[in-house]
Amino acid sequence: MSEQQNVYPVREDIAANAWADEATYQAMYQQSVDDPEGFWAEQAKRLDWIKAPTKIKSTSFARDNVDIRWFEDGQLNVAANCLDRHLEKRGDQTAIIWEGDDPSESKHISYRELYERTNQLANGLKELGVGKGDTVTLYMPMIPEAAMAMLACARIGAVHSVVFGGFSPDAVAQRVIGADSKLVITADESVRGGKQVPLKDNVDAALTREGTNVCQNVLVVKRTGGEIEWKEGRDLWFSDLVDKQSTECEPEAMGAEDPLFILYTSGSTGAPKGLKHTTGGYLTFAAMTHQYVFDYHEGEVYWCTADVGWVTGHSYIVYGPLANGATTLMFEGVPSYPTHGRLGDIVDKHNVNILYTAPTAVRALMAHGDNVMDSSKRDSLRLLGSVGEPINPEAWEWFYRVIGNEKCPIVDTWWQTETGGIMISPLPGATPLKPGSATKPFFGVQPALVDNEGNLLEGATEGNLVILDAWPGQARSIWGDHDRFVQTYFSTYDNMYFTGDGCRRDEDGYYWITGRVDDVLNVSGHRMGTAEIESSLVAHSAVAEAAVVGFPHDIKGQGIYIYVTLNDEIDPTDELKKELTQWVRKDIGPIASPDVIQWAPGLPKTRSGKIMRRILRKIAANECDGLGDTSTLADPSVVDELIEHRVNK
Ligand code: 6R9
Repeated sequence: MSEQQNVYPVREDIAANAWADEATYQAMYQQSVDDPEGFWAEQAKRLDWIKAPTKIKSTSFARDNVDIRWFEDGQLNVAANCLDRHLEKRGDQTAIIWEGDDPSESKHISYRELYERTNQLANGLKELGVGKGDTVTLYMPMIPEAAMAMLACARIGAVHSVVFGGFSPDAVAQRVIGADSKLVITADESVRGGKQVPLKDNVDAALTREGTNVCQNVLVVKRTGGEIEWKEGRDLWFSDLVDKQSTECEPEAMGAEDPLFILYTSGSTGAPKGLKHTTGGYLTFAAMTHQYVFDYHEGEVYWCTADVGWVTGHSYIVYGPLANGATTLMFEGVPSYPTHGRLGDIVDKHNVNILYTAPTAVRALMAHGDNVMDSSKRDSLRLLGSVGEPINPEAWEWFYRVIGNEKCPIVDTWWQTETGGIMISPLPGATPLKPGSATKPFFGVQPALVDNEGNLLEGATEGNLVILDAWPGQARSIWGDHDRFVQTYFSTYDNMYFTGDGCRRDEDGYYWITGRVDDVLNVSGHRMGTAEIESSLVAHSAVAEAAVVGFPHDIKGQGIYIYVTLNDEIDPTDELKKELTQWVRKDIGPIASPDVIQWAPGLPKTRSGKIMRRILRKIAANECDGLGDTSTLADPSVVDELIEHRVNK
């Protein structure tokens, strides 16, 4: 192992009781790649099947035939796996601990209550004419009804598409249209950090957009009682529909390859794409990773701070934990409200054992100093997790020392919306930790590094991260556009899934993700395509051209740096910068807020007219000395002009 950096050996107290120690990990990993059929046939038994699968793996990554099927002749119901099968043993155990934005509000929902309420909602959905194969868009706060809505869809075979509550009406409209949703489930308002977000108003605005008339009903949870508009015939109160329903609802028998959900995510080109996840393989993988990576044991309280609008919320707030009969904590608010000690306060209040959060949250707390957590002890914590972006070793060490009291291993989990579940991560009882490294592949995952021509690279090296063979949790397609799926993930390199990430492998075979190698930004762990922000900007009448790049940001990981060329006769004023900022926020959502806007009389382009982003990234990062070869530029002088007027942030 390299000398310069700290290595944290596996803790004996953790290994003694862990699902996998080092030898078990090695043996199971080897079996998972030598005999995937046998390995996953065994793992599928962790689920209750209506009809057990006999065909285990039928997968091809060949670009002319990308076809991924797992357990394809099996039948099951995901909601029944997350609810019904737990009733006998743990009907009275808490399934969801809900912690409100306001620290005085919280509640415990038992498995039985969750089962009954989900069934009532499922029956309500049926009454609205929603059935197997229909899509439902969810635009909801972090409240238990969000989990109930996901599970109710799963129960009747409807496909949910959760849209993050921070997205704009246009983003909601785009996704309602893309998924052809006949129903939207939302709330009057959400509450975060003491502020209301007008979810229902946003849905109303979304549904005025052309093409959204596929949507027939809007189901509204009363969260705040805030004032909203009401469209008779279309809008319904959640409780009016649900309270009167039976608490029993027969779960629909679903094929293992029937869709469970669509989740939109940003890519390097075009509009966000709706990844399609299916039932049997996804749930097997979500449940197994949740058990092993978080070393989850019966009775523990597990908390993932993500939002259900992201894949992390799907797999590790709802499906993985509930499939395992865990107690999962759902937090409505933000870590900084009412004080910066809130995360620790919640840990103490609910005796949280496992805390899974994002590097950006850790860095934001770290900025307030070591005393930021003084209001809590956090003695209940046993394990910490990180996800969403690379965690810098400094933030890792702070997380370990200040939040975890130097006794909790940290699992740095690398994965993607596309992968459905965790792909590269330590296992707490098996893997010595190196701060900043996601370490080793999970069972059945075969990562590799390739150069730009797709040649496999061996040993300690750096390259593009690919995965060589299929795993059960992976997305099967892009909703309605399989060609785009093939094009995006299986065409860059032959017979490999391309992740879009760059990565280094060290002499111990540890993987270190270095960040995206495509035009995707990662701002506070949120994925965003530069193309999406650019197309929003050029739709503004003052803008002739725009180029968006990421730059290193202390807290967010990456910030958004925008170069804008204005139309002739338009004055480059500060007011206009504010207007453009608002424009993007309104168009995409607050998460796409520009950090820097620089007026660019010209952009560096090749003679064929391609914007040289490499140069724009360097200028944004203030690395103007190492611009490399600019001789292919049509007009090299624009670079000097941009450097001269670079905006410091
Ligand atoms: C789960 C999730 C995926 C992208 C991924 C990568 C980055 C996620 C990471 C990480 C380094 C980690 N990423 N986890 N980079 N270390 N532990 O975040 O999904 O929103 O689709 O983002 O996030 O760049 O490609 P998603």
